Amino acid sequence: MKRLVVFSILLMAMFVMSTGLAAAQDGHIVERIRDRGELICGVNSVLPGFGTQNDAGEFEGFDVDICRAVAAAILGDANAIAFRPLTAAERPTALAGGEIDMLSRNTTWTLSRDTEWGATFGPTTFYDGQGIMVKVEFGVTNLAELGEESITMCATAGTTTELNITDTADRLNADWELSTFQDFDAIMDAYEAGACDAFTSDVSSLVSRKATSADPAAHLILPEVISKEPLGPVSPQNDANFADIIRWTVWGLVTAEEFGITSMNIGDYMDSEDAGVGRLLGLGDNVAGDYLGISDGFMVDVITQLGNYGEIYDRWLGPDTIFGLERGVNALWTDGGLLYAAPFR
Ligand SMILES: N[C@@H](CCC(=O)N[C@@H](CS)C(=O)NCC(=O)O)C(=O)O
Repeated sequence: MKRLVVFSILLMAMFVMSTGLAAAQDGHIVERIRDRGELICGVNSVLPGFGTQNDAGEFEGFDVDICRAVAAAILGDANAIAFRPLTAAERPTALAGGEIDMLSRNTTWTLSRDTEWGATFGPTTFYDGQGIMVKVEFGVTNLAELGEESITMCATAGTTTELNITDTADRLNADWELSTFQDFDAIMDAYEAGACDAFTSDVSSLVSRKATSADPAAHLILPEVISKEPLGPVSPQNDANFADIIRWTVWGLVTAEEFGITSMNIGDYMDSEDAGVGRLLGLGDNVAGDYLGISDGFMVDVITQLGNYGEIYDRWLGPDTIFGLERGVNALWTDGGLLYAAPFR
C-alpha cells in the first residue's frame, strides 16, 4: 500500500514536471520574437506573386504578407520582420534548426511533413494543385497526349511535385525521364534551352512563371491538375502558442473579409455594436488577444496594415495583377469556396 502511494506521488510529480516543461516551451518563439524585436520568416525569393524581392530589395508577395500579418499580430508592426529566402529543400532544416520562426513559402501540407518535420501547419492560405507546362510549339494539349511522348520532365528537388509526377508517370505508364533541380530559375533556363520538354509545379507557380516569362503566349499549362496542394504557413511543433497565433491571424484575415472589414473602412467598425465584429477586433471588453497572450486589438493592427484576406489576395494575385488569378476554390465558403474560419469566441 505504502509503495503504491509513493509510486502514485512519483507519477503525479512526473506529470506536473512534464506539463511544467511543456508550458515553459510554449510561447518561447513569441518571447524570442519580442526580445529580438522582429519575426524571422522563411520565404521564396523567386516566385513572383507569392515571394520575391522587388527592385528595392524588399520581399513582397502573398506568402510574404502572411508573415507580415503574424509580425503585426505579435509586435503591432508588419515591418518588424526579417526574411530568409529558402529553396524547397532547405525548408525542413531551417525550421527544425530555429533559423527561422516560421515558414510561409508555397509549402504543401502533407502527413509526412506534419510529422517528420516536427512542424505545425497553419490554416491553408492557398488551395492549389499540381500542373504541367509545355511549349505551345511542342504540340501537346493534354496529359494523355503527353503520356505518349518520350520526354524529359523537370521539377524542383525536395518538393511534393517530384513525388506526384512519379505517381502520374507510373499511372500513365509514360516514358518520362525525371530531372530535378534545386533552384527553379535553373529549371526555367533548362526548359527555355530545350533541356526540359515539360516542367511541373504547383499551378500557381506555373501561372507565375508563365506570366513573367519573355513570351507568355509561347507556353501552355495543360488542363489537368494531378494533385492537391494545400499551401500555408508552418511553425515548429514545440510551440503551440505561436502556432495558435498564426492560426488565428490567418482566420482573422478570412473573418475580416467575411464581415466586409477592410484596411480602408476599418475605422467605421471601431465603435461597432455587432458582437462578432467586437470579438474579432477586441472592442470593449472583448479579449481576443488575451487568449493568445497578445494585444486584444491584434486584428486591428493586422487589418489596418495589410487588409483582409481578399485584399492581400487581390494585391498580389488578383485581376489587377499580371497573374489575374480567379479566386476559385480560394473564395470564402459563403461564396462557394473553401475558406472557412473557426469562430472568434
Ligand atoms: N508546394 C510544393 C512545391 C513547392 C516548391 O518549392 N515549388 C517550387 C517549384 S516546383 C518553387 O516554388 N520554386 C520557386 C519558383 O516556383 O520559382 C511543396 O511544398 O513541395
